[in-house]
Amino acid sequence: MSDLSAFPITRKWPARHPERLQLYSLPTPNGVKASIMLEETGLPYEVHLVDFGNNDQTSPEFMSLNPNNKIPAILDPDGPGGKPLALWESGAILLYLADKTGRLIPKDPAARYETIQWLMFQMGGIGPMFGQLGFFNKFAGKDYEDKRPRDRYVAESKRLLGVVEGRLADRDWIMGSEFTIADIAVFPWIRNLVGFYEAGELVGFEDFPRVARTLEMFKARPAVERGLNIPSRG
Ligand SMILES: N[C@@H](CCC(=O)N[C@@H](CS)C(=O)NCC(=O)O)C(=O)O
Repeated sequence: MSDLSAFPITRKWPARHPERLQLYSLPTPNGVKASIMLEETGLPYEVHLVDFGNNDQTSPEFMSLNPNNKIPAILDPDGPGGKPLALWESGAILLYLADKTGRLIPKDPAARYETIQWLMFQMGGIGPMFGQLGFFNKFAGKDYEDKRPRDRYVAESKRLLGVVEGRLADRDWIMGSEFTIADIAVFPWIRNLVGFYEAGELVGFEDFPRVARTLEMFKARPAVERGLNIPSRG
C-alpha cells in the first residue's frame, strides 16, 4: 500500500486510491495539459479540484507541494526508484509523464529535443503572452483607457501564432505526423485565446488557417475532449 501521509497536501485532499497518481488541478489551459496527458496515456490517476473561488491554491496544504501556488501539480506514488515524486509546472509534468510512459515524445534523440524546444516555446512564449492578452482584453485590464499594453500583447500573440502557422505548413502536428506533448502544451492555449479570452478577431485568427485546422483535429481527439473537462468544476 502506498503511503502518501508524509505529504501535507493529502490532508486537505485525501487520496482514496493512494496507489494512483494524484492530480491537483482545474480545467484551465495549464491545468488541462496534465489531464489531457493522463487521458491520452491511460495512466490510472485520481483527480482533486483546486478551487480558486476558495483560494485553495494558496492554502498551506497546496503550497506544501507547490510553493508557487499554481495548478497543475501532481504527486506520483510510484516515481523514480519507486519513491513518491511531487511535481509542478505543467511543462515538467508533461515531460515526466512522457518519459514515465514512453508515450507522446519521439524516441529519436534529435526529435526528442525538438519536441522539448516547442514545449519550451509554449511555456515561455504562448502561455505568458496569451495570458496577458486575456487580462487586457477580457478581465480587469479591459477597462484601462490606454490600449498600448493590450496592443503590445495582441502584436506578440499574432507573431507567435504566425510561428505556429509556419511550423504547420507541411505537417499535421507540431512534430509532424506524430501527436506529442508539444501539441498538448500549445493547443489548449490557442483554444482559450479564441474561446474564453474572446480575442480571435483581435489577433486576426482567420489569417492562421493551419493553426485553426490543427486546433479542430486536437479538439476531436476523444482523450482531449475528456481532459478538457477534468476535473469537473462540481
Ligand atoms: N507556468 C505554470 C503556470 C501555471 C498557472 O499559471 N496556473 C494558473 C491557472 S492557468 C494558476 O494556478 N493560477 C492561480 C493563481 O495564480 O493564484 C505552469 O505551466 O504550470
